[in-house]
Amino acid sequence: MMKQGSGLPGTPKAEFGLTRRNLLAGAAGFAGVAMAPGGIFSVARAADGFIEITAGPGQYKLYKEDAAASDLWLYNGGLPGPEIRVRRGERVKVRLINALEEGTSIHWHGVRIDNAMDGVSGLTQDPVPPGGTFEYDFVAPDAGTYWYHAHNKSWNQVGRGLYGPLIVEEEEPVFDRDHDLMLIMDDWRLNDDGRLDTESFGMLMDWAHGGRLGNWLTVNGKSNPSFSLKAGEPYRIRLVNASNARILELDPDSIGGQVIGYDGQVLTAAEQTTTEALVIGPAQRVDLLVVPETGRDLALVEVSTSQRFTFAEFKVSGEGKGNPPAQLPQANTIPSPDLANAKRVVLDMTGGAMGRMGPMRYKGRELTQDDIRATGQVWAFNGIANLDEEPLFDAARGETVLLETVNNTAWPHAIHLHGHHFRIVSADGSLGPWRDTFLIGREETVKVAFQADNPGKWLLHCHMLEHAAAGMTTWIRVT
Ligand SMILES: [Cu+2]
Repeated sequence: MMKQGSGLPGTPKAEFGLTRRNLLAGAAGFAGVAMAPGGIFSVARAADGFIEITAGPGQYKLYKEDAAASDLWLYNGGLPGPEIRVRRGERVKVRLINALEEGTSIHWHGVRIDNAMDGVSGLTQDPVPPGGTFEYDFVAPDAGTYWYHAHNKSWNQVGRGLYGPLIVEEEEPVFDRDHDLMLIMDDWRLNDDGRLDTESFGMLMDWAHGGRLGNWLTVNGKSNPSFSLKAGEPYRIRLVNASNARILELDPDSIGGQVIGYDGQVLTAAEQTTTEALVIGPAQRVDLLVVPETGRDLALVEVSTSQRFTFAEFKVSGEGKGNPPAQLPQANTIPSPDLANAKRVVLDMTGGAMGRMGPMRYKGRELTQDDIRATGQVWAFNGIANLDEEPLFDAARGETVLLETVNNTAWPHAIHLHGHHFRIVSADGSLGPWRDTFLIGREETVKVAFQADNPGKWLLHCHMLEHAAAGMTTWIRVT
């Protein structure tokens, strides 16, 4: 596969740890809650079969137990929101109830979904107003690791906690619930008292640089949780990066195992993880097959900064020899791109701090330098900041699109296409694994190909949520 971003040039190196607590952060750790794998969240259904998810404000402790609680926005009062788990081909029915003081909607990240259910405020639906409800009802066509999150002012709403896990199981799951762990990782900017720094949301400085980077990582909303694993038994560990902007680089030796899937799509053969970091950009997922060894505890360790930062532990108990499953989960069937007959589209990314900023159009007019501070628009796709009346391109249903993204900025980005999965096209023309979000380093060009087989209006944007808000958002139309 393409080296998706290991040591991406331009990756910011914001350190972890609260300023006065750096010494406590790594070594001492926090007791955390010992969690049984799987089944830690339960979700109730209403009489009509809908799962009810209320988005609303809540108090939540992100840091150690005796630290102050943060003002977050949560789904059903939890972090993450309730786990939704269905089988491939089943319907997902969710009633969103908006108890926030601003409009919201839910996007089902990575699901090749009916366009009307994609949940993008301002493109596929109006935001659900405060006090309002919206019913999502769609088929989950592919098994895999997905997540859902707010898609209105995402930089603020996701950044305050509005996200949750969505797991679509195979018809015959290879791993039972005790051996199937969903770990949603998130990067938070905390104040010295351990509370979320809410005052810095929307800072133009973040929007024009690497996005909102934090100083603390949680897993499933917990600081340094500890999981219990049994030696010799195979586990599927589903890793999701819910960070606003942080590209996570995990030490592969500390977690062990092999990659068996990216962005929800399982591979046909497990990939041995190399000594390079396991790089997971914002919104990306990696599924691992881990078979713990006797006497060797495992951990999630972030290595992109100058200090190794351990943020989850796996206590391995019992005796057992490696016993991998006889087979991997059955892969999904996604229509392959036809490169010989592809429509080629170039996406030129410009703007941001230390970058070239040519003329930029926003809402149909040319932006002046003075406008930039007023609108917060500092990035552009092909010279246009944010959603325009017209799509980036039209594709006929079934047509293959070869999207060539040229990063003429000084920053890395994580580009997400809605409604489709694509494959990265290497220089030699070979195709990488299926993905729905790709990383691109500064001055880098990445080509992806997909068959535009899902009709509708689909967002194409940077999943560094500040970048998306600051201009790195466009849309495509499949007719
Ligand atoms: Cu970006």
